[in-house]
Amino acid sequence: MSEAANSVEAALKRAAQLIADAPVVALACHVSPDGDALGSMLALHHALRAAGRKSIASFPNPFVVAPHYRELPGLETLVPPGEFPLAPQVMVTFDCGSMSRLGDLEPSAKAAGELIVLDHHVSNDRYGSVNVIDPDAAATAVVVRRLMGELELPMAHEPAVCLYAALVCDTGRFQYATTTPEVFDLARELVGYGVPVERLSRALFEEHRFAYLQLVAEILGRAELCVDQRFVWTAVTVDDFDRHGVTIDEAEGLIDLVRRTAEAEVSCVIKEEPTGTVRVSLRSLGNVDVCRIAEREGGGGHRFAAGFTSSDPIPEVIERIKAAL
Ligand SMILES: [Mn+2]
Repeated sequence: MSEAANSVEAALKRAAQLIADAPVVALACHVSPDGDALGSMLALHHALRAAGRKSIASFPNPFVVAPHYRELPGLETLVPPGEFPLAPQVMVTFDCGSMSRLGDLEPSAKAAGELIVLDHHVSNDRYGSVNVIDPDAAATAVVVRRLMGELELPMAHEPAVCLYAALVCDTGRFQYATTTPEVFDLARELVGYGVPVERLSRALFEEHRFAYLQLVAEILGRAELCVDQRFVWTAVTVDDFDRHGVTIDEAEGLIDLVRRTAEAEVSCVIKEEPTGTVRVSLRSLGNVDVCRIAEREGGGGHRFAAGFTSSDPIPEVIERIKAAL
């Protein structure tokens, strides 16, 4: 076993020991949680509670789950950040690369007796007291499955559905380079617990309101392709969202449409929040490390997928990205 794998293994054991000994475990994932963040967190939440353990789970404001995650069991058991412990004895974060991505749960993380960080982002800045970060894992869900094993928490239907959703989201439905034999081994195990594969896939990836499709038509219509830089981008403003009656959370999959552009190596979608802050998503085919661009802007991610937020106007953000390319 490599030194890196050994240290992940040691951290995993330490995390399991702390969780096993804690009277209450406080779970949190990153702001605007994606499938891996929500699924990983909910899976451990279900498994702990099924074992009679006290677990409380939340994510930062805005406390809204994107509609395509509605099939994840247990969303109703999440508490708003205002009800999260201010100084948890043991706190666990999921898929969250830095303290600031915890938003208004950051003070709880800073005050936590032990802070266990479960993640697979290579850019994770190791802000925990125990950092279980495996950059070779296709999803945080993979790390959570191993932790459940270490804690001897049995697999069951609900955690299986949550972990499967996390895995299928972070591997792009088993299409990204991260889709290893181990990923299929885990998927095979999870599906054995009655994961509603078809229903989940439709909810996660296929189904959208008609209003959303019309918004997509408009913003794809004005996308810009910079041929020389092999770069494609588009943006959705608050006005676009308002005119079509679509929420920003519904638009998470936009980048997956834009990144289909054959002429582009790097793709980008910018979404404006009601506060005026913009959320920037970057994707690369691999020749450009978009994580480095995101890190320069205070964000993070992986070589192939990264993101950041900014309070600058959209044209300025785009110019900086083009310059970085
Ligand atoms: Mn992830």
